[in-house]
Amino acid sequence: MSLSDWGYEAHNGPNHWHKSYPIAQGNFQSPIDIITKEAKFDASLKSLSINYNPASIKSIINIGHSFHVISEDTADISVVKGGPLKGSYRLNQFHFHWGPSNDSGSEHTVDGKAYSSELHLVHWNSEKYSSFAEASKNLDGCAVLTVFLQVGSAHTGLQKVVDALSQIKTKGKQAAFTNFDPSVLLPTSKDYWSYIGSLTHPPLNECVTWIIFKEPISISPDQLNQFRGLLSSAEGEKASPIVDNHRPPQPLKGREVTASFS
Ligand code: 3UG
Ligand code: ZN
Repeated sequence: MSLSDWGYEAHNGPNHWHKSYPIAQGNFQSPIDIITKEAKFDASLKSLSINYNPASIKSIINIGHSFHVISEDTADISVVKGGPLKGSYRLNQFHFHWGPSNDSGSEHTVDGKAYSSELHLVHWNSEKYSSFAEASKNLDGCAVLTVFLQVGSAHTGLQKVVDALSQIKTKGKQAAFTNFDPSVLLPTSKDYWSYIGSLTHPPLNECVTWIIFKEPISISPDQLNQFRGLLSSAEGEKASPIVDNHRPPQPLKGREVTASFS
């Protein structure tokens, strides 16, 4: 298997990744199962400061195994700081993970329970590093704000993203996507868990401070099906839908999970 051929199918999925990316078996891999009774309340966890500007959002692109909503990251326009973070982290993109059925699809699980989908808002430490690529080589380089999506009613804020998917059906397609406030995708409660881990797919760098909101947002069965209607194939190739793009939980290996709430 070549370096670029990883995926989520039986022949190239998560159990194969270690052959090209040995860090897949490292000590700080993600996702994990969050065992709520083991999470340690940390009174020193300051409240998170999330400042997103709709003007930073520029485009949406089908990357073959998922789609990314891209944020301009050449200046501190949309940033997160506080909580477990030292310094300011700049938004690079956000994306989702999902699966073939509505009762799995999240990457992280909570006491063994999976959600239907998981949102990752991906940031990098712009106070210490000068690009996402450089930041991702360091344990304090990246911060991913994570929101679980639970199947139920349609989410109004999410629908604007879903409506754009018809323009990026096939791998490599990109479209303008502007004036969107990512904050509409955050839950009401800002209670969260945090731990140190990795990117959840290759290159699997151990660079991420994970911040995982306890409260899920909703997604309708139809909205989820529109995620699954995206194609991993390029225009003109045999259509192949992206039905699964989540990695299962990895060993905790003694790491501590903290909670912002008791
Ligand atoms: C991510 C995540 C990434 C990656 C990844 F940007 F946000 S995740 O949020 N699911 O942990 C990347 F691998 F797993 N990268 C960024 C992909 C290759 C380019 C650099
Ligand atoms: Zn992700």
